[in-house]
Amino acid sequence: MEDKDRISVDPATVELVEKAQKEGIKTVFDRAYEIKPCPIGIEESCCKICAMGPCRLPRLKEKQQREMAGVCGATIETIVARNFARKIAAGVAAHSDHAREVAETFLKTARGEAQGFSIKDEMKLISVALDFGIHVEGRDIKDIAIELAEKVLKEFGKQKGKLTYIKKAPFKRQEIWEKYGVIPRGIDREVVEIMHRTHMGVDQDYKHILLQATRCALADGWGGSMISTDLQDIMFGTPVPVIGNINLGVLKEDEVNVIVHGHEPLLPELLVVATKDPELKDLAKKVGAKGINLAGMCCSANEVLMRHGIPCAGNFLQQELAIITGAVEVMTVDVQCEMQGLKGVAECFHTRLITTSDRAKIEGVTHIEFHPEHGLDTAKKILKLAIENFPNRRHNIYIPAHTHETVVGFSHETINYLLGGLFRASYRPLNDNIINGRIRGIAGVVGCNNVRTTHDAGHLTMIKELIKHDVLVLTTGCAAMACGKAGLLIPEAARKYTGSGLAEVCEAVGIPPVLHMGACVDNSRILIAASAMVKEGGLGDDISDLPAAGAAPEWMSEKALAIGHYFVASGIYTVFGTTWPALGSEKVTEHLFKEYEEMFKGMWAFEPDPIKAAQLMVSHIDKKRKALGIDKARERILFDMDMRRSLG
Ligand code: SF4
Ligand code: MSK
Repeated sequence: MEDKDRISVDPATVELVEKAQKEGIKTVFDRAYEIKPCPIGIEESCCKICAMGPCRLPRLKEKQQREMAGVCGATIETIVARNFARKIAAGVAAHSDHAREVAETFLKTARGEAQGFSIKDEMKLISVALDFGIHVEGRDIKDIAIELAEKVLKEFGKQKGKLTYIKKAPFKRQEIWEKYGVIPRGIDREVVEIMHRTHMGVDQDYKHILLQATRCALADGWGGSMISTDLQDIMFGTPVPVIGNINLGVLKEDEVNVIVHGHEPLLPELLVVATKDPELKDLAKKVGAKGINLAGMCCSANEVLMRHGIPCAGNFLQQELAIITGAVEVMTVDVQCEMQGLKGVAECFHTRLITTSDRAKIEGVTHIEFHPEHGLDTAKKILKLAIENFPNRRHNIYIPAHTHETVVGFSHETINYLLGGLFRASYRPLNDNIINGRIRGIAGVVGCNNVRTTHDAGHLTMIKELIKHDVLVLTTGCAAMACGKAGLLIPEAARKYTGSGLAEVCEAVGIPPVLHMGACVDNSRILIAASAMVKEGGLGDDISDLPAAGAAPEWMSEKALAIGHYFVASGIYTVFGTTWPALGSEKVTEHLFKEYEEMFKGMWAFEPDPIKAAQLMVSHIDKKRKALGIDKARERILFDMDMRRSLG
């Protein structure tokens, strides 16, 4: 095993990796040490889409490279672009299938067929219904919800036209998309078309393949992910600031610990309800536990943390470690980012691992399928199982004493309200503070952990560098959890870590310098916030004019690539760390790094060093400030009548 400083910057993680190693239990950290990435695969220069291959085209000197081709004659550009596009298709499919599940549950909720679910945010329902052109006046909430659900479900299978949410983007952005023919028609159609066009012998022009990847990625950001966020808010409540605790120390030795891991917040919402059931509470006492402690992991954690303040046990690389504490009775997993290694770790303890989605099973693992028709019963059944498992603890319990308080739940609606107040909710104060230079710009830092880099280090180093330079950070996913554990998600962090301008704004409004906006699908909230800033005025007329940048310093999943690509296609300069999934082709990289800036005014960049990456983002922000003519700090001047008259 490698040097422990290389494992993580989070002490809870290091302590539990050491415990696992002492006990001879393998985790992702050991497996990563044993398995080194394939040098050709990491460059994406291997094609295995037909049985004449796999064809490997490693990077060679330029001339040799030009002469090399796959058995069918495919160039390295075609191979790399196809791999890139297929990854995006998988990422979009994941977010969008999540959205489909939510939309189907939403329809059942509206019809009164989903046990335990209701419409919690009627104001948001009306606003989204209006986006979908639904007549709302004088109508019953239930009818509006049914019509909305039916219209939303059609977005997946639409064959022609445009996704409805496209019109929420600034007009100039829509014109750019129109110009390059990348406005998504239907969500499923764009995924299928990538799979067709990257089949053997179809689309063999890398720029053309990447345009379809762009259309598909937009179907995620302005489609699937946005649908998930909006419908979840309507059913479970739009997040407002809430206090919660984060890190493995939230597990309790004397309580029944249940961890919800995955992405879809449907079952987790009902587990929150079920933990309050008096019968289950009594049952827990009968087996000698003081209560039931529900905690989250990965994006499921973000969902229940920001809506209910349910504690968050940790992010992606901590999932196996939660079980290593010996204190977890049940871990439920639904879809996405759940390591198969959980099974082997759970078998070393009394922990029951339970798969809950009809789309995801793990061989040899208990499967209790969630269906909204009897969702609450399922949640109670799982909790009962956990309680009955409490007396089976057979290991010494070791819960690291590390947790941190966080303030989370900064939805677009909340930011609007916090800045402008209930009656004149607006982004005006934010735009003004960017114009006067107190806030230099905005950065969306999102995405996963990747065991090939030091856990959480990339996120924290980059984000501290950004806020030090007065850049307000918006965060989601595992990046958000890294920030929470390190104390960046509390208002006090402003004084400690930020430049004087950003600190002044944060203290005046009472917000942290890093705003937790939710789970991975909630990156759509960042798109809406950026569009709202454009609409507010004074910062150009497109997202690409904003002094803003995006990053995923520790990315690993295909979903992260889809997010990065829709950020870029929406006009945001986006820097990825760890690895760049087009290393094998300079031409493809050049196209995405440079030509995309001319086309979409947003572009990709790759920089594994988080400080250098943050500096690239700050330089981009400064470039945009200069273009807007706000590069010199200036105060807003209140004009008196004489000054106004002199304006003529
Ligand atoms: Fe090789 Fe072409 Fe088949 Fe790909 S499609 S595996 S490059 S022969
Ligand atoms: S959970 S996609 S590791 S952010 Fe959304 Fe974390 Fe990345 Fe999964």
